[in-house]
Amino acid sequence: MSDTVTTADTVPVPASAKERTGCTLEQYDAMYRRSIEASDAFWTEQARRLDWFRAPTTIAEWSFDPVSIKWFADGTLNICHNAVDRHVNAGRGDTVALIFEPDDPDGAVRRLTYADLQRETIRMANTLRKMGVAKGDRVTIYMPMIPEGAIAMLACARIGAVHSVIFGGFSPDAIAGRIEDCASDWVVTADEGLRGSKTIPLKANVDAALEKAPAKAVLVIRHTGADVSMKDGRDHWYHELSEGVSEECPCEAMSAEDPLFILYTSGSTGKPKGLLHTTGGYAVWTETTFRYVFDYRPGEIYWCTADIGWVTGHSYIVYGPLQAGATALMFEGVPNWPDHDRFWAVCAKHKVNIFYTAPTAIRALMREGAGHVTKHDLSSLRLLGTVGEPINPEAWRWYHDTVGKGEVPVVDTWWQTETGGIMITTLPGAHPMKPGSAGRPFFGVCPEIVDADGEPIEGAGSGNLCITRSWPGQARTVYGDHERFVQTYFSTYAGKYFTGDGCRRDEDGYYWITGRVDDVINVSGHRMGTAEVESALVLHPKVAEAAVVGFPHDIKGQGIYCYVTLIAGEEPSDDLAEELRQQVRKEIGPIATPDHLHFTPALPKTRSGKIMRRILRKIAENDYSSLGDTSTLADPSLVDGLIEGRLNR
Ligand code: 6R9
Repeated sequence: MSDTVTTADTVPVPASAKERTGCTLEQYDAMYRRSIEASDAFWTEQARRLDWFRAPTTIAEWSFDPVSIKWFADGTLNICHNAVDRHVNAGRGDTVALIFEPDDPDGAVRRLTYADLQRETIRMANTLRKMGVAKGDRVTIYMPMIPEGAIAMLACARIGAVHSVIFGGFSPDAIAGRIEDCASDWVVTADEGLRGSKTIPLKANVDAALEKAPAKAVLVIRHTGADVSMKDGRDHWYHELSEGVSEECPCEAMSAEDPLFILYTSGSTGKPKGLLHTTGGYAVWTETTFRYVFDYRPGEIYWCTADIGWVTGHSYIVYGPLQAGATALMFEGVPNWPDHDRFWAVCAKHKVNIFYTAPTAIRALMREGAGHVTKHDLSSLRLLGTVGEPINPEAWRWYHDTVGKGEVPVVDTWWQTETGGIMITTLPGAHPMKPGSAGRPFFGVCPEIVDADGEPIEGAGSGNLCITRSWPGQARTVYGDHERFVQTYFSTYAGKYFTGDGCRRDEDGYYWITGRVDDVINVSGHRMGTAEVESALVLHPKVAEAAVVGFPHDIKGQGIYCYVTLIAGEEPSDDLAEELRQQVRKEIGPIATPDHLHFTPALPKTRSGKIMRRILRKIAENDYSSLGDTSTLADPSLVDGLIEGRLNR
């Protein structure tokens, strides 16, 4: 990423977006100012688009020191009512809510209207109740990308149960850890998942997880029809248990601060954190950000390629678009099967208007050549979006020029699991774009860049990105460990939320995210703690110590480079390297598979015994000429051997 921005790098708002926009630059400026200066009035107005059983009279009540965050606290509502019933009640029951495009391009497309979604959500909600689920219970959802995944989330919200969705790529051990952490007695899964013609043994993975972390009951959706084992008294087929359940299920009135969901994400320490989001603020935040960032109009087809197991799927497949009454596409498959044109084939087939994906997918598809794109009629596209990691200007250009034909806006949306929804972005009709920059703060967002001493940097400059005011979609705590929430996010710079990202602000007030500054790496847009991978490696009986760092990877953004020392008497071998790779897959999942395993007799440490990660990072980056000061190392001679044995050449 270049350090200087010239106006030549700026891409103006396309004429198409200017004409139709719901928010011009003048409107953005005025609304942004009001969202800060008259915050309560601003958010009261935004919240009015939703149905409240009791309208809130208290709006923002928060402090970052000590940490306590509440929004709309005396209001009551139900997010499932707002995402589903509200539209049916308003006569929009025939509008298509979800379009399902299966993994197999010749498979059956499903279309669920808002009325269908209401019926299906009620059926699932009453089935969960029949199983024993009650308000406040935690329900683990481990599902493929099929409508029933979204329906299970909405059904939990309907009855006030707290969902904890686990990405379908996680291993049994990872599932068990998450079930245990939030003491979840209930699991919703499917027989199998399908991705790029490969099957994923979801039910078998759940069975293995429950050996370690028992649950009371498992609800199994039949998807591929595979033969799976069902444990008597514990496991229930959805199509059987749902027979004869009532067709009525009023939405539970939830307090705005009642928990809605827990979502686990990696931090710089070993154990993933269960971020807790509550109902009212999250509902308002996802509806408002979806509405303004994607500038959605009735009749349009919107497609976000994320998985519902990540926060992007929660906020921008399920809660944002459905609360806005949109038609959202859900895709079960992968971008490169049966061929590298699948995304574009799906866009053409369903006449997608708004397309939202990750830089890693863009880079992978860019490499396959423009032919896969140009052979499809993509004239329906009018807005493109990216999320998950910094996008390099070259990939941005390709996305804008080749996919968008240079005619449609690209929104590069920066946000996190912790923020609940989009925080920094351009708005399509308001802001000129700068390839590689996320853009400007969304309404109510006050970013601050601080230097190493925590001093705010005014105007243009680089440092660490903090947010100084609360916003409605902010996570409220780490489930069961508020102290960890305070320590992780509010103690580095007292009184400020610290994002963990480095950032530069240019002279136009545009933000350029430079990546994580903590021990978190971003592999294909998936957040991973290096400590998690290290813990998985040292579980192997032959491993003495492990240090894991990220390195730049052309497609994945970052790859995983592991340094491993063995216990005395053990010898490195290719077989052992493979065993260690499998060990990490088993503990975490395939997304954490190491790219490089570097056996070394010792790790570089300071005299006080601290691993010098800076040096390990440089060597993994193949940039060992500038290792900096190595004089504090206990054994400086080790470094030559590490350079000699480096694997990323
Ligand atoms: C939504 C999501 C959050 C981390 C975040 C940052 C990186 C996300 C980005 C971006 C640059 C963007 N990130 N969007 N970096 N530009 N547009 O991805 O949540 O999985 O919690 O990851 O991802 O480093 O801190 P999550």
